[in-house]
Amino acid sequence: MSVECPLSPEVFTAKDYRSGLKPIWCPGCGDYGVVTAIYRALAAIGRPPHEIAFISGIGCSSRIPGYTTAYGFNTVHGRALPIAQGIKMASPGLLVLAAGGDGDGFSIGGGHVPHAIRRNPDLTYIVMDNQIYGLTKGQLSPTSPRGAKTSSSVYGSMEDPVNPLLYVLAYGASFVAQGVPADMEGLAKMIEEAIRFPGFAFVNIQSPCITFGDPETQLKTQKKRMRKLADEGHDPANRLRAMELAQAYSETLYTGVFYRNPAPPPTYESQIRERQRDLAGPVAALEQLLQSNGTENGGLAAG
Ligand SMILES: Cc1ncc(C[n+]2csc(CCOP(=O)(O)OP(=O)(O)O)c2C)c(N)n1
Ligand code: SF4
Ligand SMILES: [Mg+2]
Repeated sequence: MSVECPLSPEVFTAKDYRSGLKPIWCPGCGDYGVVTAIYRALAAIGRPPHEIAFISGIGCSSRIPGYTTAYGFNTVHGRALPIAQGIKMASPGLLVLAAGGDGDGFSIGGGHVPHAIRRNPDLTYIVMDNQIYGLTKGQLSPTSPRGAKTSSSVYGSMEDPVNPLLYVLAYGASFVAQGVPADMEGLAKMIEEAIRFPGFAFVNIQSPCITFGDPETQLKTQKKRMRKLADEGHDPANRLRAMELAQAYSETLYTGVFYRNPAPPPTYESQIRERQRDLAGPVAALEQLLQSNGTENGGLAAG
């Protein structure tokens, strides 16, 4: 349901989604580019800010809702998705965005991702994947590469990273994309497409941490390293090929849409509404029966 707001302009520009709060991210953090891409995507979609709910976990990246004019909820570490799903179920007319870091999404919150995917609520989940725990000052994250030397792995990580792209594809996500802030135009379009997709949409953004991240992953190298899936002739309807390409997560920086389900399954909230409609008849009949029972017998029989 869309609510008309007399104060809202008819056409929104990117600045209508920017709040007065000044980001406290380190100068050069990739998350500045992410929030700018989100402003642009939201302006292209044109929903008034009061119809948008932006939910995050905890981390540098999870500060992002506060920098927008949408309703925001900076929740608990790893819990953006359960709360975003609850909001979408209660208010299906809202545009719901969930966002957070690689640690938030794939360590502490990792158990929520498969269940959000299989329920398929119509929301967009944006992960700012910097391969590090930024807020807590540079520990290993689930996506840190093997060998990464961090404050919690001084001799180098002995673990293989989680592959977020393959992870969500394996659980059946219907929209899976990866972008970089260095390609602002591509990133804004990708986020817009994810929001417009009818169902759970996942966007992994390689958003570098300039303070604790690997120098090789920084913004200045992204333009050189990125390879657009569209230029590789990838057909986003081909899920198996998407999974093959996703395997290159740690080596090749593919950007664009890996997978877009050509026949998206029903959303969770649409199924709830359908169930409610189906049950409306029997529930009304039951209420009527209970009422007539009450009048005929002078009240419900005890026991
Ligand atoms: C339950 C709980 N465990 C641990 C923390 C500490 N903590 C806060 S943010 C964070 C990791 C942040 O990393 P990431 O999600 O990748 O976000 P980034 O800061 O890199 O954007 C951790 C471990 C916490 N706040 N709550
Ligand atoms: S610590 Fe890293 S992720 Fe956090 S604001 Fe600074 S550059 Fe960004
Ligand atoms: Mg991180």
